[in-house]
Amino acid sequence: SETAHHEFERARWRQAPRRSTCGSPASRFRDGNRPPLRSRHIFLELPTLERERTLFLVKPDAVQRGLAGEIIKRLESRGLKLVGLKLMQVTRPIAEKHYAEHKGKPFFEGLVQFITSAPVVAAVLEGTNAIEIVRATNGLTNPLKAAPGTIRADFGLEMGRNLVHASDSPTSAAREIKIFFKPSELVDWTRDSDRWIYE
Ligand code: IDP
Ligand code: MG
Repeated sequence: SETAHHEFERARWRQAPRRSTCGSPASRFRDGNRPPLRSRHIFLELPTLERERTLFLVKPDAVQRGLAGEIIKRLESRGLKLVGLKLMQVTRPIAEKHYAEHKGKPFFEGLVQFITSAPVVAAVLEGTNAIEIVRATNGLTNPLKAAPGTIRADFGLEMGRNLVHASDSPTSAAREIKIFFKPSELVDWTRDSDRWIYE
């Protein structure tokens, strides 16, 4: 039944080990040891990958250029699930908190001016290795160095107008999601296409 299926999916999520545990040598830890046995998935040598949430921003340049839909579409098409989404004006306190790690750098003031200059579209995306996947989809910080096919290469030219933001680690993701979304703004929902995206 539908409920049983949801229960199964939830249990699967809870059981998922904390890191990728494919049977291939590449998935072993750097010291060559196998990851500790943490679930029956490892025993069966099936790949079980980590599902994560990440904060994503369509920055003011992309919103002004009418690219928000196109950009969100790329992430949705990739298989990432939206669990939070809104258009918002970033205030200076939010900007300074979000970019706290860059305080004192020469580009900090320009960055805060830029991110508060027009609305952003903020999203929380969920999926297998979402943090790395979204960073890879964005491309390198400097559009000049970003690989063709990435958002920053396909739509941008300069570092200070690089269209998108994404969390760079699980710690950043947890911190940044809290800055942009109240818990009540995040939606837990079951997506019927999941079984065609996750193995
Ligand atoms: P990221 O967005 O790829 O994580 P970060 O190093 O965290 O890159 O920098 C945050 C943002 O600050 C960048 O996306 C970019 O818009 C801006 N930025 C970073 N370095 C420079 C710079 O040297 N000049 C101008 N803007 C910069
Ligand atoms: Mg960053």
